[in-house]
Parts: sequence; C-alpha cells; structure tokens
Amino acid sequence: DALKKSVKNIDSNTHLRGESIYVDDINIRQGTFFAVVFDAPVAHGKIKSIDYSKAEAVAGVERIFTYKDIPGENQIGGILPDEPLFAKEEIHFWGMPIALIVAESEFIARKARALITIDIEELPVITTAKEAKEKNSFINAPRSFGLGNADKAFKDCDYVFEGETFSNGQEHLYIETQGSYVEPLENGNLKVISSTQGPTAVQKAISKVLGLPMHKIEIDVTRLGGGFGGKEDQANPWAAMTALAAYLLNQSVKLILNRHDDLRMTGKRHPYESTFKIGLTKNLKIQAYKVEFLQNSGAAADLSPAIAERTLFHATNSYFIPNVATTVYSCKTNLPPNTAFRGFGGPQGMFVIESAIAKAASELGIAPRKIQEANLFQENDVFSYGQIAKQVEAKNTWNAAKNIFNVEALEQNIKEFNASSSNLKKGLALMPITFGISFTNTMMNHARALVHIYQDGSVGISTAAVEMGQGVNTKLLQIAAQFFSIHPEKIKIESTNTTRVANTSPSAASSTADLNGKALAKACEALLSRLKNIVTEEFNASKETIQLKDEFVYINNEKTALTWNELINKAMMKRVALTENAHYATPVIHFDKTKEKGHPFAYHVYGTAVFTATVDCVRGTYEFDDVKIVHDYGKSMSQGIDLGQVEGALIQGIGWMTMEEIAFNKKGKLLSNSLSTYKVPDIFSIPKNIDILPLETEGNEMAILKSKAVGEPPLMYGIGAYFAIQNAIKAFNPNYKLKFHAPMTPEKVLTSLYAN
Ligand code: LUZ
Ligand code: MOS
Repeated sequence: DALKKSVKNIDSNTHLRGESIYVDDINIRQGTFFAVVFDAPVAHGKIKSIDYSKAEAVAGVERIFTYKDIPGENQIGGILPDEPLFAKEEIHFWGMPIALIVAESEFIARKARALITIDIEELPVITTAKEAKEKNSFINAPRSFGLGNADKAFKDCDYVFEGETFSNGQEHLYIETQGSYVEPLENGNLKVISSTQGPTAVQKAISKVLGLPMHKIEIDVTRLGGGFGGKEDQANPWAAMTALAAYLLNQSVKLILNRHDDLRMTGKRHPYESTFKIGLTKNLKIQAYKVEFLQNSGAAADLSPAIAERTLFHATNSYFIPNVATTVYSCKTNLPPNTAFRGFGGPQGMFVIESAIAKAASELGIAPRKIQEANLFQENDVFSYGQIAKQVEAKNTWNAAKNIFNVEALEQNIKEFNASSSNLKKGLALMPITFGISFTNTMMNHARALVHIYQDGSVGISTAAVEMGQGVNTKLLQIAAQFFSIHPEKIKIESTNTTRVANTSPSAASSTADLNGKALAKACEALLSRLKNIVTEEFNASKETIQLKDEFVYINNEKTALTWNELINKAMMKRVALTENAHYATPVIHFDKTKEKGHPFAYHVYGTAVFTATVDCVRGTYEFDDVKIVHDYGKSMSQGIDLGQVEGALIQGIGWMTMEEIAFNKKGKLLSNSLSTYKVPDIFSIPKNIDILPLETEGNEMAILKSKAVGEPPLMYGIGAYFAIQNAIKAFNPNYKLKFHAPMTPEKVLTSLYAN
C-alpha cells in the first residue's frame, strides 16, 4: 500500500531551494506602500495627546491611520468584543497598536515612527494572574468541571498533598513573522494575502473593521512559515490594518512585522499559576484531585476562554480519578493578549497533575512512575467532562515504553551512575499523554473540499487547510492519489482561498488533516462514483466490480484498456460534472456547557515518553541523554511527516519546560524582547538520542484513513524534561523540596542544587 510508505513532503524541493513563497516574497504591485505600526510605550494608561506632525512631515510618508479612520467598527475581538484594533483613549498593554504609518518604504515609515511623541497618564499595571484575581480583574466568569465529590473523598484518603505551580508563557517564534499584503481590486473589492491559520477569521475581522460585506474580501494563503497557534487569531489585526490603508488609499499596502515588533506586540502561550490538592489511598490510587488554575489572559479575551476550557479537559492527563474538582479563572492583566499555542491550554493543565504526582511521590519516598502507572485510564473509564474512554491506549503505550526501553534496567543504571558520580547526576522521568482531538467548540468541527478534474486528467484541490510546515498538503495529495489511483504529479493542492472554500474553521486543534481530509475523501468518492457510472454503461459491468488502479480501469480485478485520461475525456463528452464540492462535519461529538458534560472529542491520542537527564551539579547546566517514546499514530498515512511532527513538538515542549523564559518587568515591558534574551532549543541542546516508536494499533475510524491527528499531543511529552531534571537534582541534594516553577533554567537548577 503506497500510503504506508514514507512520503516526501511536497514542499521539500522549493523549501530547500529557497523558492517557497511567503508573504514577504510576493511580487508586489507597482506603487505599493509599506506600513509600520506605532504602539504603546507603557502597559496601562490614558492617552492625553499624540503629536504626529513631525512624522507626517517626513518625505515619503503617505498617511498615518488611527482609530478615527475606521469606517466600520474599531473592534477585532473574536470570542468577546473587548479588543480595539487601534487604542482610542486607553492603553491596556505595552505594544498595543495605536496607529499605522504608511510610507513609500519601510525604512521611511520606521524613521517617521521614531518622531511620534505621545503624552500618557500612567495607570497601575497588573502583570500576574494572582494580582489580577486579588483585584477581581477577569475576562469572564470562571469555569468548573467536576466528577464525584472531591471534598468528601479527601476525607477518606490515606495521603493528601497540596502545592502550587507556575508555568511560564512561550513565544511562538514562527520563522515567518506576522504580515499581510493587500491589493485593492475594482469596485472596492480587496485581495488579501495573509500569513494566517484562519483565512475566514481574517476575512471577518476586515469585514467588521471596514464595514464591508465578506464577499468583497478575498483571503489567499499559500503557506505559512510556522504558526503554532500564534496565527489562529492574531494574524487578524495586521491584515485589518493593511486592508484599512489599502482600502482608503486605493493602493496596495504591505505590512510585515520585524522580529522585535512581533515579539513586543503579539500574545504568547498563557502563563498559569495554579494550586492543587491530591488525595491517594495506601495502594497509590488517586481518589481525589482538586485544582484551581489562574490563567494570565493578558489585556483582552482573544481565545483565552476556549484555552481555559481545554485546560479543564486535560486537567487529569492520562489518569482516571473518580473525584475531581477543577476551576479556571481567566485573569485580565496588562500583558499583550495571550493566545493559542500548540496544546491550547492542555499542557498547562497537564503540568499541574504531573506536579501533584511528583509531590506525592517525593513525600512518600517512591518513584513517581509507581503512582502514574497505578492510575492510567482504562477502557470505559469516564473523563471528568462525561466522555467515556474508548479504544484507550494509555496502558498500551506505557507498557510498550516500559518494556521495549527496559525502564527498570534504566533506573538501575541511573542509580549506579549516581552512586559513583559526585558532580554529574542523572534523573529519569516518564511522561504519559492523553489529548482530545476536535475543536472543543463543537460547531467548529467541519470543513469543505472543492475538487476539479480538468479535461486532461489533472486534478486541482482546494480545502480550508492551511499549510504551515506541518505537511497537511502532502497528506491531502496522498488522499486524492489513493482515491483516484493516479500519479501524485497529476494532483495540485491549491492555495487556501476564501472565494473557493468559504466559512472555514482555522487550521488548528490538530484537526486540519482529519476535517479537510474527510471532506476531500467525500468529494473524491462522489467523483469516482460518477466516473464508474460511465464505465458501467460502456462495459455493461456492475458498479461494484469496477476499480481504478494505477491510471487504468479494472473490472473484476482485470485490467481494461481504458486509461484514467480516456475516462476523463469520456466524462467530458458525456457532459458529466468533473467538479465536486463536499462538506464534512464530525459526527457523534457534542458538549453541553450548562452541565459541563458531553462527548466533545472524536477520539484521543496517547503516548508515553521516557526521559533521562544529566545535570552538571557544579554549573547547573543539563543535557538530555535520551528521550524514548512510544506514540499512538493510529495507522500513520505519512510516517516521515508524522515523525517530524512528534520530534518538533517534543523539542518545542522541552523548550517551554526548560529554557524558554519570557520576562516582563513590573511595568509590563517585555524584557525577553529579542533572540539574544529569549532562548529556544537548538541543535546543540536537543536530546542526544531520540527514539520514537509507533504503537501498533488498528487506528481510529474517526481519523482520516485511520491515521490519527499528530500536531499538538506530542508537545506535552516535553513536561517529562522538567521532572527528569528535578529527579537529578534530588539525587545530588537530598534536602531539595521539589519546586514546580517552569521553565527549569540552569539558574534555577543551580540554586536548587544548593538549597536546603
Ligand atoms: N483552537 C480552537 C484550538 O479554537 N479550539 C480548540 O479546541 C483548539 N484546540 C487546540 C488548538 N487550537
Ligand atoms: Mo492551535 S494552538 O492554533 O491548534
């Protein structure tokens, strides 16, 4: 079966040659203007006056746009209408856009920006979730999920432990920064090229800001140089500003944020401050778990309420706990609005339960894996949100990892190493993951595909899927190649365009290949059915006996002389439609927010990682010797692409947990504002050895071709890195009380090694 083979990413050639087109590479129209955003230099305040006169006087400056120029609404909030495109009277975060300077070159626009003066009455600044909660500063009402009766169950527990955790934000650091290019067409129509995961979200934002119907606005996306959630909602403002300028000037405008502007103005992964209470029986069964999550949402809702919800969905990770009480507060602060980031609140929830287990294990003097193993989800267990677990692979991936990688021998080796080494200490940690696949907002789980078979037998495919390096276009191409049984070179995946495929959900939630792939499969099936009707007439054969294989028609498994191209030609002669538009909506799923119960996920993805870390106890530095993983791909349709996704997510998760340290000062100014102060994993800091094995399973019918979603779940393996380091520190310093304050930077490791 061709699909089982490792396929090559269809973008690999143009990527390698530097020929792949991103927004900044587009051939722009003559006379195009360039834009730069003027943003707030404080985190909270009232604007008393702004003087644009010196900036406007710079030669080559065309015009400066503010909220006053907006013909529609000065509003880009997605879930809640609480976010202006341009600040009017109040400033809510450092980096909040105030104006757009449009000039003949970006250089001139930047020069002009430096000449703008602003007078602001500063107001008190909130930077942490805890402060926000104390001051009753929230985005919306808190949410709570519950199962059983946690408060009552604690009374019957043999052991109860409590603790606090913090996990910091994370910068998306997509290689392609935010940007858009807008070309006015005739009759006030606009063509918008945007680096966005959500073309429809951009179209809606522009429609609202300009007061134009959506049909006048065409969004086109070829590919992104990375998104990671940062462009699910936050591509909107830049596209809306560019569209505003292009519309009012009736000239093309281009806006590309440079790295510093992007880091300062955009939201990140949400920092969380949480408190937990965990209760266990003597035989290590977790009986009760209670947690309060404080999400640092930033200055506006953005996607925070949905992200908070996913934190609750994943609060017990891979463990069945009969009594659960979880609450999340979306806390309004004066940071840039935090947003979607691979895992979407799930990682933050999972870090807390793993911390609770580590704390319990440390207090009881046992290995955390004993508690982890005793509580893994089993078939027909219920999640706190009411979904009954089916086709559960939690234990299977755990046991496979434990056996294949011989965890007991590994543990023994580490003990012996630690006994004989004084300055280097090793630590082990296991990290199981369970991640729900589907947008938690049920209505978002649908997609469309538009397929043209051209009369020469070549095929063009449009869907809502946005290619952002994850390889979704390659998967779509594989699906069509499999259904039609034609050579991949006959198939082209078109850009993602709102005039061809409308009303789309963003490419997010790990669901892009599933949703768009299933819609594509439906379209292909409908076309095939019509083509087979032609063969039926022609050969007087019953439809079930007809097959297309390697560009020939087969009847009863016998090759006929009729080729794919001839069949398509016959279809043209017979006036059979060679275009199909199909819609797919995930069946079964539902969720009732009034009860906080339902069946929100099509299925779950499982896996287990085994980490070994070595800490240099003189310097506080560390290395990961080994990460060994058994991952549940279902029946992977693209092994190379899926492996790449697991590797990338793993490294991104390790970065979040260990070295990526976002810092704001008390006044809300971003200190980690460049790549010299914000460190992401590089080739030298990734694990020395990475072993990723697939779990052998039948796959899941709800996944496209039984090949499970792969984008987000493996990021959470990275949490194991944190605990492997903790265990190494403990081997050096028996007095060390575990701390749950991520990222575990070398500075923190060093102080922990010598703390008592
Ligand atoms: N985006 C979204 C997501 O809007 N809803 C989700 O449930 C989700 N999950 C993961 C990543 N992005
Ligand atoms: Mo997302 S965190 O845009 O899947």
